[in-house]
Amino acid sequence: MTQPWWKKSVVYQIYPKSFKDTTGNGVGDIRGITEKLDYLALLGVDVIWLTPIYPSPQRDNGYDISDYYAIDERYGSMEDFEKLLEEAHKRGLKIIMDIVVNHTSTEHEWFKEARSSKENPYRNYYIWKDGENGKVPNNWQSKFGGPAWELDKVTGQYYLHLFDVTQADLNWENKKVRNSVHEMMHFWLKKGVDGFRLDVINLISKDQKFPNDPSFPHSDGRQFYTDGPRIHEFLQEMNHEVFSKYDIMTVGEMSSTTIDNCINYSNPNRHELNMTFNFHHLKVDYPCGDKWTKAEFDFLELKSILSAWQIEMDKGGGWNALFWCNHDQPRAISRFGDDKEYHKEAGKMLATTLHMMKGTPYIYQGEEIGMTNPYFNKIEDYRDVESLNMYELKRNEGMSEKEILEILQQKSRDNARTPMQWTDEEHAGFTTGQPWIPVPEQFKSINTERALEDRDSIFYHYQKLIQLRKEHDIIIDGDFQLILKEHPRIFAFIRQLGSEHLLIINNFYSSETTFDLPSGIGIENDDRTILISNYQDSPLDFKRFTLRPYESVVYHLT
Ligand code: TEU
Repeated sequence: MTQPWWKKSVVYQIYPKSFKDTTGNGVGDIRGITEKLDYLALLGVDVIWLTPIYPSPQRDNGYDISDYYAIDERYGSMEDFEKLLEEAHKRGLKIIMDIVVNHTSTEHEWFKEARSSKENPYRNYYIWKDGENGKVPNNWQSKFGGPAWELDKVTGQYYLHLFDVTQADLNWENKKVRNSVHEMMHFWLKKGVDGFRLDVINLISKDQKFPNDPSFPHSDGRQFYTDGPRIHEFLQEMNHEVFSKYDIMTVGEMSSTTIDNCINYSNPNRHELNMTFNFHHLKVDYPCGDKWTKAEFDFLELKSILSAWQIEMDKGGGWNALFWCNHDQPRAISRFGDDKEYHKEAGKMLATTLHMMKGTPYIYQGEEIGMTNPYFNKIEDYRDVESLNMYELKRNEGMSEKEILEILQQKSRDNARTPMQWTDEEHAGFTTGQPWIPVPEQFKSINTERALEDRDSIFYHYQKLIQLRKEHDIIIDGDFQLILKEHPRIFAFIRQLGSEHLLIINNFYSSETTFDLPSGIGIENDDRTILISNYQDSPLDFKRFTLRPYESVVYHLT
């Protein structure tokens, strides 16, 4: 079966602000990325996803775009970007851009025009409503806290912002908005970029009645714009007008979505997107749906969600983007593994689990060396708008400083945003200046220099996983079957392609546990080899054996 290139690829996500600074201003830049392309080529990834590098007031680190056609000066120039593209392509690496079109910054020219008067031609680019009896138009809430509406004094109307007050939602009902977005996408594709990651793309179609959420305060209005009424139509139009004209990849970031919708977004027959990110498996440490609590993760829930998405998406002809982490999530090793005693074992185990599932795997910068949460212990170290808003809100609700800081140590988006740890020199070799966010102490032992010197490092484990994907079609095409569903420590599954099988066994805990192969699978007597593992001497006989802390083994059966 010949599969499109993006099914065989591994994507590496770069958060440019924290990747590599070449100017000494403490902020990563495009030249820094170009400098590190050989490192990425050595790792073996195929595609680089850059989070937004467009001009932006940086209230939300670039997800508040003020110009879709340029590069933020902090990151460099358009020439720097073109050079990066050229150098990446020379090495066989593709680059995808982040497209943020649910909203723009309120500093965008469109918004400045729109806000100037009700008659302005750009007024209808955004969503404006009169207040209800002197109050907000409805009870929808911003994802960063507080109401989703802001009163604009100039015209006396409210505008919608599902995120920060400086991120105004675009009005996708307006054909001119859609045309403007398509035009902008052509601009980047003509430059040679290889595709897009589309930010919160399933939120662009709002219920035009803008009803109050009857479940408020338990719900925030999301049912009226998540996978909204015209979303599939808008994506089909975008595909027809833009994507279908190029050989590119597209991945949609889907907030609070459903499997059925993601099948429709990513089934090739529907001509929408290539694949989707969903976040259900990353809410297993949100008790009762509340992110802002300190909690252990629910392992059985994690397995159940991941396997449901594996099986159902496949049945419906959809395709998953696989990931443990991104710039909005805590570090996976700190969250689902062990960032101290079994650092290496846990980092490798998590990598194997993810890369052996069906879909396109994403590696978030630093994950390949097992970067951990920084455990900041004062609010001054945090930069993220969501974390700072939550701090204010929780303080006002009377929560103690200590408790909030503990929650942030576990949940803040800044956990993944600290600078890339390159060396054990000052500021981890990220900058010669003052980094925009503190570098955690862990850089002394966890850095790329050390990882590259150690043949047994997490880095080389990732390299091998990427290589295996190139050599074994079963990793791409094989069916997925969960086994030992109720086992409280082991995440085990089988991939099958014809008469070939992979048996993947992972211990998610620091204590030993026994693996017992369920009967009736019919692989007991097959010829076997170990494809990859994180201990030197895992047994070849897998019928019953003791797994050591975070032990992870993949058997290839023929
Ligand atoms: O994130 C969308 C999103 O829903 C999140 O994962 C968000 O971080 C979470 O709801 C907060 O609890 C995307 C971007 O990845 C994120 O960085 C942006 O802040 C956001 O969209 C707005 O553009």
